[in-house]
Amino acid sequence: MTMGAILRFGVVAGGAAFFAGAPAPDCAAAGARRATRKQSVATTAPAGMVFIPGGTFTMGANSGLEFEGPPHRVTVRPFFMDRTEVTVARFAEFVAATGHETEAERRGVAKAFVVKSGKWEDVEGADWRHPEGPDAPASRPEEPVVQVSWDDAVAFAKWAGRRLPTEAEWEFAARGGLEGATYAWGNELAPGGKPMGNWWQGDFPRNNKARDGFVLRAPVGSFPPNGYGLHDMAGNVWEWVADWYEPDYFSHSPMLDPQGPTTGTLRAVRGGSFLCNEGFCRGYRAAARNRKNPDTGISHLGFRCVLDAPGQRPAKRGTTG
Ligand SMILES: [Ca+2]
Repeated sequence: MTMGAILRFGVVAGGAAFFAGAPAPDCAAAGARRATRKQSVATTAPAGMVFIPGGTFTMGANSGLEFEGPPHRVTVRPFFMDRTEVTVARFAEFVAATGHETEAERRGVAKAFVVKSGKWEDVEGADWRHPEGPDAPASRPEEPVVQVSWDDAVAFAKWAGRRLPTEAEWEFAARGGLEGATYAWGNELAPGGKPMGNWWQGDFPRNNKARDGFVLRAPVGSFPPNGYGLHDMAGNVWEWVADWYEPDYFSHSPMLDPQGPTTGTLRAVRGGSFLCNEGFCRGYRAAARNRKNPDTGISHLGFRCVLDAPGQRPAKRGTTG
């Protein structure tokens, strides 16, 4: 059934947001009730999260890679989102509480970008504690955790009582309320010459000028937040989202709260990383997307979690683990 619907979101005095929706004509024809629903939504975010108001926006773009389009209208419900990427310190709490062993630890080898060689290498012993391998510096507690597979991320989210964002939720949140802007902060990559996130200034993979101050991962929150108060939605590390990846999904996805393809072999990732530069993937654009094998960790891919806002009718989440 088509999930299209007309939704209106707004904020009323006192800070409570409301949501009003009416069934789309096809649903009405099928006998769905045409009653307007209003639900009050709590907007006080749990610690470490921010309230994302939900609404309708243009997802995707025609200006980047082919699979980042076509631009299409999408509506997402209000939700809460982690202000930052999940840190090494927080992931360590999860491991201490559950004894979880990551995919990379079980395999004993993981992919890492090695600065010295300027190459991606299969590094024995690379894991979330030592993303570039046991001979390289350990990950710092305040940096985003990496070398986590999609399943590792989902396991963390379940433990935390949260879930991964859908790709649509992620992009809505990344745009920070700026409709149609190239970046989370506007249309200029480095306003006044100042990088607004952790990416690669210079020619990849040999010349990293690091004008942003970081060659590898930056402590979360090192750069200004976007309009919703979210840090590092552009650069630092790519982030797993819940959806399977399908290159032409945007050409036929539902308008209301899309949940991604029902099956696939790769998972979508969003946001770009410290390895993205202007001549390469430019993954720090709000519309940029990429995909990864869900079974593997890698040294520039982490995640953050979301939580349904109380009062929201949960969508059917067949692919969110
Ligand atoms: Ca950098």
